[in-house]
Amino acid sequence: LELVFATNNAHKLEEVRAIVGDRFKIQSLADINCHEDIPETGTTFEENAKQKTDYLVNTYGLYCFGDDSGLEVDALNKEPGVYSARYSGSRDMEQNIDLLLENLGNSADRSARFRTVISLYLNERQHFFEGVIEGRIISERRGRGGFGYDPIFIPAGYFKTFAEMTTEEKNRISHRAIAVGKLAAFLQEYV
Ligand code: ITT
Repeated sequence: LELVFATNNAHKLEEVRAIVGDRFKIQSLADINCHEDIPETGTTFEENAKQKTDYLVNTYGLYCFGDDSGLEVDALNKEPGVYSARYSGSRDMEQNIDLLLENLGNSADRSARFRTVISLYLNERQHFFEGVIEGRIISERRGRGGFGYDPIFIPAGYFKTFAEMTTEEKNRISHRAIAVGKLAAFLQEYV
C-alpha cells in the first residue's frame, strides 16, 4: 500500500516515516511533484487535516493522509492550538516560542498538550485518528532535537523536553506516534 503524506513539514515526514517503518510506503508531496502550499483555513484540527487530504484527492485522486497538529496551553485558553505554526503572525518558531513564553509569563499553571489529528482518505471514505500527549511548558528552551515547540515542552512523567530526547524516544511517546499508531493499525486491518 502506498499513501501520499500531505505535508510540507520535513520534520513531520521524517517522524512519520520512522514511526511507520516498513509497514507501508509513504510518498512525500515532492515525490509526486506537488509544490503547492495547501490552504488551511479551518478552526479545528479535523477541518485542517481534512483540507490537506481533500486537496490531494480532488487534484490527484490519490490515497493520502494529512496531519494537523498543535500545542494547547491551558493558561492561554488552549492557544496557540490550530494557530501553532503562525502564532506570532509569522512561521518563525523563534518568534512563536518567544511570544508564547511572554504571554504565559510566570503563570503557575504550566499545563499543556500536543495534539495531532490525522485525516485519511481511502476508498471514498474519510477517517480520523487522534493522538494527545499531556505535559508542561518550561520557562526556557532546552535541547536541540525535534522541531516547533519541542524545546519548551516536557511530557508528563519525564524530565527531558521533547528537544532533549532522541528521535526514537520522542517517537515512542509523542502525540504523532499515538495518531500514526492508530493509522497503521487501521491500515493493517484494511490490507
Ligand atoms: P503542514 O501543514 O504542511 O503539515 P505545518 O508545519 O504547517 O505543516 P501544522 O499546520 O499542523 O503544520 O502546524 C503545526 C505546528 O505546530 C508546527 O508548525 C509546529 O510549530 C507545531 N508542532 C506540531 N507538531 C509538533 C511537534 O511534534 N513538536 C513540536 N511542535 C509541533
